Amino acid sequence: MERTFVDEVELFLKAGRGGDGLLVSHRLPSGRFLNNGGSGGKGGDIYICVDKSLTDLSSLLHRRNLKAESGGSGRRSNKTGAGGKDLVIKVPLGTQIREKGGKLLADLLKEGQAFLAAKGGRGGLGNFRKRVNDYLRQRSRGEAGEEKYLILDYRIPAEIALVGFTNTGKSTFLSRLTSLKPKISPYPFTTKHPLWGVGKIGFSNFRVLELPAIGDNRFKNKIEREFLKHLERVKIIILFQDTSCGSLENFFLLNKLISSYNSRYLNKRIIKVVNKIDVGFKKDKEAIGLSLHHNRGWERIIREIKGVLALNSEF
Ligand SMILES: Nc1nc2c(ncn2[C@@H]2O[C@H](COP(=O)(O)OP(=O)(O)O)[C@@H](O)[C@H]2O)c(=O)[nH]1
Ligand SMILES: [Mg+2]
Repeated sequence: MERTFVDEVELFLKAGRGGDGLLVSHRLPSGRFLNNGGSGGKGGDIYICVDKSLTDLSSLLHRRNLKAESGGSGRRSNKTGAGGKDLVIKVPLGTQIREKGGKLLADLLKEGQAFLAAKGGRGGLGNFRKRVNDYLRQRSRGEAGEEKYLILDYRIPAEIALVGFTNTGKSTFLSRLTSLKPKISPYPFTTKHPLWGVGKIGFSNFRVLELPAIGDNRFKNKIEREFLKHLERVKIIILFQDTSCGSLENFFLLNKLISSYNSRYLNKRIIKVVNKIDVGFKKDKEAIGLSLHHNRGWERIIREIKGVLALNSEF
């Protein structure tokens, strides 16, 4: 069965509680008091860190309540309790962290980047600090760890997106431009969730994203619309149709769908492509005619990509 693609999760985080300070009051034969209760250890913090091997948030689907370890209580002889272990939550590159109300707290776009999401509580003070013969019921409890409701919102960090009708060659294009080997088939709706791979032109790397087919009247449902959020970061949108599709209206329909989600996305560079000119005719003058099977039109698209991404290296 195909794995589900998860691009948004809500988490409840609870950082570790600080350990309590210890109260030790021991009367020595000399009559003096020995007060040597140690302080509690610090509660564990919760970090959210980028792991570049991840491609969605599904690892968190069944772990929505996450806690870090509490600190240990203080010990005798002035010994501080053990610190609680930090908890590290791993997320893919491109994850945004929001408060439940919507405020953006962090946008994780660097490999290895870490965000301190919930701070562990401080340990309580033990009574060793108190002077001899001071009142000895003096120690403090550990502080509670921070509690946070957060939303993790994964937005694929790609420069190029392939968007269009089903069966028009998007996956074939993706496999040509990147090292990814997506499923390619003559059947509609083979690609079920967004896929991306890393492409290379000269010495420059960039990411290319394929969105599951949208735009068919039959398929204007909610799920496809939700995937449009992954256009947020791209610089180039390549709109796909093939020679079996109608003509201008199809691109119009795609534009409309995208702008109904977010009209700003149409300010990005949009390249219209009609694929499969080996078996039909391109009916739209503005579009680039392409045949992935016969390698026609390819150079022109690469030139466009190089121009927009300012890649000047030779292909
Ligand atoms: N004739 C022809 N068929 C192509 C061309 N490019 C892709 N196809 C075929 O079109 C079908 C759908 O391709 P796919 O990449 O899965 O389309 P997607 O649904 O848009 O991802 C596959 O059978 C491909 O082999 C092309 O340039 N010419
Ligand atoms: Mg596909």
